[in-house]
Amino acid sequence: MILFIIPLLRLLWAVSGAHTLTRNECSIPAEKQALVDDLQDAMESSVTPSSFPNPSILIAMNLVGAHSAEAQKLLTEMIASVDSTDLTTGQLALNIMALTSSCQDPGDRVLLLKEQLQDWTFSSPQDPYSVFYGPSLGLLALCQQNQEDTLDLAVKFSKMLLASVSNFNMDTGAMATLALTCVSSMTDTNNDYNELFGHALTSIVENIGRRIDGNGLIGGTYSTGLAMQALSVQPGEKWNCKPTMEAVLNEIEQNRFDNPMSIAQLLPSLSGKTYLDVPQVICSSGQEVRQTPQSHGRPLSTSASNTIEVTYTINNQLRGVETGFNETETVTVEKGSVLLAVLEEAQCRNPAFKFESKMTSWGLYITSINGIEEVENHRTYWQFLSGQAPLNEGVGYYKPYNNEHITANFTQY
Ligand code: B12
Repeated sequence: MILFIIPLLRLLWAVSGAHTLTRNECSIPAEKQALVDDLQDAMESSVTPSSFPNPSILIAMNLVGAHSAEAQKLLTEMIASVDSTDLTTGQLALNIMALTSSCQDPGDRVLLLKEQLQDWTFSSPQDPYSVFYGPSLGLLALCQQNQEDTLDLAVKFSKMLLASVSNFNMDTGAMATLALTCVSSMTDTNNDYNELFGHALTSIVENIGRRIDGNGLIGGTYSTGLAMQALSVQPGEKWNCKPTMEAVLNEIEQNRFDNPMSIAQLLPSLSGKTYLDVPQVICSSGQEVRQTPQSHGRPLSTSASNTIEVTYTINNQLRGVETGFNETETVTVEKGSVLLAVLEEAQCRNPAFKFESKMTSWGLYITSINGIEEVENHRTYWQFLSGQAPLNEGVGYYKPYNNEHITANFTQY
């Protein structure tokens, strides 16, 4: 009986549109609204003709209502002109959702995505849980396009997810929850499909629930936005969103959301929206334009003594990966500099510290140091740590403090 009732509740919940957080349940206190408006302005002002065409920003803007019609138009045009052929499943899915949220036809991209998902398989249950992040986005986008093969793909996806024995990854679990909630609403309640989806959902939501910290954050600062979306679409979920909202507002006040992508993943939850609302966005022309402030540039240092020292170690002890090394440099950079300045300074002083990077939706991602390059198929990458603790931001945003010891460690995920 219970196996029947849970899917029924989920279906009614999903089709009723009741998944949006109602404002009285979890609303932004009036005195904090300006904080959130400023955050949105900062995200929108990052959109320029030369910036990375970030579909997550467009989705967030459209879900909550853009402040700048100009930024919205520019980003829609930029996303529409991205060449789809080289995109990963996750990127393709985000582009489809972004165009849909701008009331644009995603065209051939949908077929391309379906083909990619049909070909997708995970090689072993030991694969990291994050391998499901992109396919979750893919499933969500296909479900929103009402593609007929979506259910078969969702069955394959759910079985693989349930077979996975890797450590749970919060962001991936949240995205998978959104995808499975969407596909659950595509079928009748009392069939084998819904039993399977319900089983997968229950296990993920339990994992998310275990990550709610005493302070209200869920899986850390940068996972909370997606986790809020996931929990808010679960009928009967006992999560109390008020402490989470307060914790997030506190993090915003501490300037933890300076990366436009981090804002894009948080903003929908702050406005009671989720990615499940993408197909329901109503596009109106002539949206109200709010005056956007100039981008918050970092203050320039005025005095030469206003500097910090950072010790930087690069370490490769991975067996089977060419030459091992462990080198350390102590460099001086301006106070308030981001970690990238440390990498650049070290590279100037010592050729062993030579590095390469690529631009992504989260900013600069380090692909190679001292000639050792990450290999996606081997699941190798350059991880950054402060002492023993992994950094929770990348080199373009993390600001080291005086005498900090940063390590770049070549490792596997
Ligand atoms: C999978 C994943 C990884 C994989 C990426 C490789 C792969 N092929 O899958 C690995 C494990 C290597 C990884 C590494 C890191 N990650 Co990571 N990662 C993710 C995750 C779970 C999904 C990303 C994804 O697939 N997106 C979907 C596709 C469609 O979007 P995409 O933009 O094309 O995705 C690419 C980029 O996101 C890039 N990427 C992944 N992580 C990071 C982190 C930074 C700072 C940058 C610039 C790029 C980047 O790799 C993706 C695949 O190519 C996100 C969660 C999230 N909420 O986004 C965290 C996330 C983006 N990662 C994060 C962090 C902090 C890191 C590290 C800095 C951790 C560390 N201490 O070293 C490193 C990057 C270091 C470097 N070399 O520059 C944070 C970023 C938070 C922030 N405010 O900056 C997130 C949000 C996790 C979290 N909730 O805290 N990550």
